[in-house]
Amino acid sequence: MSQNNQEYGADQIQILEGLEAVRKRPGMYIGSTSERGLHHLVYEIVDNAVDEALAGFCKHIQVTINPGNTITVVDDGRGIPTGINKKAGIPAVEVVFTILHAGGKFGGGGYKVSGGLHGVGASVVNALSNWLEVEICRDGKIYRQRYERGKTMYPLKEVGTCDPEKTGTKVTFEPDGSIFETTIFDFNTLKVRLRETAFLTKGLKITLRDEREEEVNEREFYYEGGIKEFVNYLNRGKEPLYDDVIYCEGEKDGVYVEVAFQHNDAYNENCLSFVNNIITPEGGTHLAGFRAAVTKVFNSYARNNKIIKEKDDALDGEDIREGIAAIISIKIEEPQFEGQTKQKLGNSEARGAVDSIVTEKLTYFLEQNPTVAKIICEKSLRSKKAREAARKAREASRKGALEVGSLPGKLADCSDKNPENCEIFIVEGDSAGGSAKKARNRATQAILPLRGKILNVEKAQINRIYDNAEIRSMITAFGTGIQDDFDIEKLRYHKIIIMTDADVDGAHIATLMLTFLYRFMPELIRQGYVYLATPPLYKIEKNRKEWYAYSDEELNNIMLEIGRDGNNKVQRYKGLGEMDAEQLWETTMDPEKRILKRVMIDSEDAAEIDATFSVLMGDKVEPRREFIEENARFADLDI
Ligand code: TTJ
Repeated sequence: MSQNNQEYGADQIQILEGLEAVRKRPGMYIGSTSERGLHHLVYEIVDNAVDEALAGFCKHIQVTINPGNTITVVDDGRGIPTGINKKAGIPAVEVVFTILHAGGKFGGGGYKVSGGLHGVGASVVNALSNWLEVEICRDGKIYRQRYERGKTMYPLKEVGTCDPEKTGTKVTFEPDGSIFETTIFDFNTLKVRLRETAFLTKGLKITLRDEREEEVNEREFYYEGGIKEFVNYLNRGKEPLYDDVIYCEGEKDGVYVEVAFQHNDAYNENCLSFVNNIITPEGGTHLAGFRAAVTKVFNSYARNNKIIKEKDDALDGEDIREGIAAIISIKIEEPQFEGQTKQKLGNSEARGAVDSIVTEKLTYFLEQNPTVAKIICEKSLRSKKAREAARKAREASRKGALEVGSLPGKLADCSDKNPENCEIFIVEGDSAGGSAKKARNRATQAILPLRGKILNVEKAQINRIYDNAEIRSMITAFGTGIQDDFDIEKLRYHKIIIMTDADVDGAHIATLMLTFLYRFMPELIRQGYVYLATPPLYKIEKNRKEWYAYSDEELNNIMLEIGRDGNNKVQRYKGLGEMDAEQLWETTMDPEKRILKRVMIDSEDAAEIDATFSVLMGDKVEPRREFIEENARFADLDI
């Protein structure tokens, strides 16, 4: 990353186009006008302050959600320049907020490195806000300006004095409700992202305050160890295999590289890569460089130290990365994003830079830490053996149970063969499976009953997974195969519906199934084929009429409507088995009436999703309790 040796002056900012375009096509600039787009506004403003931290001038950023869902971001940086920008003839700060694409990064030679999907500039936030106010402390003075829907309300004015030692920028804005689908901020969403930003910027303190309720909610994020602490955080529900977090840092060809990793006792790979603090869910050249270096360095170490013999095959990258948690973070002047969703880094110099820095630092680390080196090599060898056993098992069963054509005996398949019309209910327990079979529409609805709890894949090595009957029957019924063999074209049902009891056990079983799907067929979830059925919690009867309630709130509403008196009878459904076939159809299976919840993975939540499963499914009680307390969206799982 190049820091500014040059004077960063007011005229270094180039002027491109007007803000009307942003209001006309907001999606082009912030991705969408959904809840996600709304939150991007905050990230955009915060990222400007983070740039000031990266330049070495800002230590603390405060984000406040104010009553009325306005946002205030305050930093203790140098303050946005207030001098007149020569080209524009207006103060630099006004350029920042009113001219599209203004910001050092387009001028070249500036300090700014942020970029990517939403490195679009503060002017976009301004354009999409009812109003925005900026206040700057510089040279002992306080300056202020206000904009409404992007338009300047008055020339930048001095509004007071401040301690000349004190500098900083404060921005407050109110998103435009005529543009966004919602203007209500979610504390948890901001918390996750700001924690991530703090991990990626060591030594920067970020506080998030929610002042919307009487009782103020505040969280502070500060990580002296930066991405090393991020790796500890990723491994929080697991047992690390050694104490050190391995860390490599360096700069090459204009690419600043930071990598940290540690292995844990689980079996999946969890590598998160970032470019200029923005997550790259599909990886790219930086991730490829990391993987190449790790494979190469461990193989040379293992050979040089006779851990693998001359005649033995090399270790596969996959085996070395079994159970790894890694953060790859690079900073680069002009990131190029590729792929359909622009979530993959394309810069070829990043591959070489990460490869050479990791190769050099990791080689040195392994030489200095033979005990750790040995633990990792031995873990890789075990993984290699398990993988070979699994491959054999898979090949043996290719012609057998894992093949479509020999569908599982318990599956009651549907008659329609067009996957687009078909759905499969994965049902907990044989008795509920029986009712579901009676209730279903035979043409389009297939039923697969599963007995009891399925294997927790989070704690099982791959070859055991192939031995599990419940898992095998799901794999064959879906038709897609798993992992390397996975082929979405072979999917036999376009809706996979998990139907479990509406109680603690049911939630646990649903989570086990989702864990399996996420680890072995993540594309099914990513492409939106996986759903949760929602059976009712209550049945209410009065004067021979019936109502079903799917939540306590709904129960209350129904009771208010029909009146609380001795004539109504409320039944709490404990399980699917308590409903007869007709009721099950009416409440949970009939496409006309049922409620299905689609299971989704937000690609920006990548840092959380792995932990979600490992924390929920792992052995450690404390992280699980914390997780459930913190995450309202999973609170109803009540595990
Ligand atoms: C630019 O170079 C001279 C000194 O100030 C640099 C600068 O612009 N710093 C800066 C910008 N600090 N903080 C910001 C900033 C903070 C917020 C909250 C919002 C925006 C758009 C910028």
